[in-house]
Amino acid sequence: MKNENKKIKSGYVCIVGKTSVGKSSLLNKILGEKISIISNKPQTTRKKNIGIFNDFDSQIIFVDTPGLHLRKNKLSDAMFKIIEREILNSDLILFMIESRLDNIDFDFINKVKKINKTKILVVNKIDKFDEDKINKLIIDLDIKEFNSIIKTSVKQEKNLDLLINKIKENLSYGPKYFDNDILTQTSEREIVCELIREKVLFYLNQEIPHGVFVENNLFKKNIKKIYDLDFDICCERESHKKILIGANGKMIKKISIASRIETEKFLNSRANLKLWVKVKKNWRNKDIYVNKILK
Ligand SMILES: Nc1nc2c(ncn2[C@@H]2O[C@H](COP(=O)(O)OP(=O)(O)OP(=O)(O)O)[C@@H](O)[C@H]2O)c(=O)[nH]1
Ligand SMILES: [Mg+2]
Repeated sequence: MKNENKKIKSGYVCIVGKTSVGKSSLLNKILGEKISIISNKPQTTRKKNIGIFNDFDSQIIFVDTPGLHLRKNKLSDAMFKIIEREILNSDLILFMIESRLDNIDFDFINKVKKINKTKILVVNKIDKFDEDKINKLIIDLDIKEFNSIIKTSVKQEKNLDLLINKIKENLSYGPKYFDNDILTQTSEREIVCELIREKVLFYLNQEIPHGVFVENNLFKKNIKKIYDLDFDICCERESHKKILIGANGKMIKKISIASRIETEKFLNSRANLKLWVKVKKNWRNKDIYVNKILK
């Protein structure tokens, strides 16, 4: 029987850190579902993604944010605004790092000094680096800024329980913000757009995947209970369009097959997926596109 009166720990936990440290991987692993896309290329996540964790005595709303990076265009600026807003809206900040620290990390630590919230330092990818290197890294940091330090390997699922317990310890008793069956606020349509962009990130290199956004034209289940899906992959230049399509359409075919497989898994249903490649010149510096993508 449901016990609605049971006291639980609850709150918003913002996951922030440099690009590629493993923020989205952490969110997905904790939830056991792919809410946020992952890649080994920088600036994968562009907007916030919420993942809601429930257990017997807590509800933790994890907020995955875009990675901290050097600002280059209006898209970067808008991503930084998202990070700042989510930090302010959160009850607790998880600051994630890996083996190397640079000015981006130190600037961030300086900024959050003034914010009076619990901060937990998460040192991720311990499967990749030796203990001495990690300990030296921690010594280099201004440790007093953090309430706790947890060393994790998201890949090997190491110390994730420890992290959850530490978060719970630092959250207050509070309301249940969402019903137990709600995992995220991101719509299926948005997640499929992201899954397609993840495949573009996987198959293409250098500037091309970073200059891509995906737009949905059709998202409907037909009478045969198959999803009819139609998306535009928008890139910045004619030359990028050619590479995205590839010789005899080989590249777009690869992207399309991989996207369909992942989409069908996610939707738990068959899907007819159509992809079109379009050019939107210099869109990362145009408010109209940036606002539309990050809305
Ligand atoms: N070896 C190792 N790799 C990891 C671990 N966690 C994440 N990764 C890898 O690190 C890469 C980046 O992971 P993401 O989760 O996309 O990183 P992110 O911090 O969300 O990146 P942005 O969205 O660009 O800010 C991927 O290739 C992951 O598979 C870990 O614990 N160990
Ligand atoms: Mg990410």
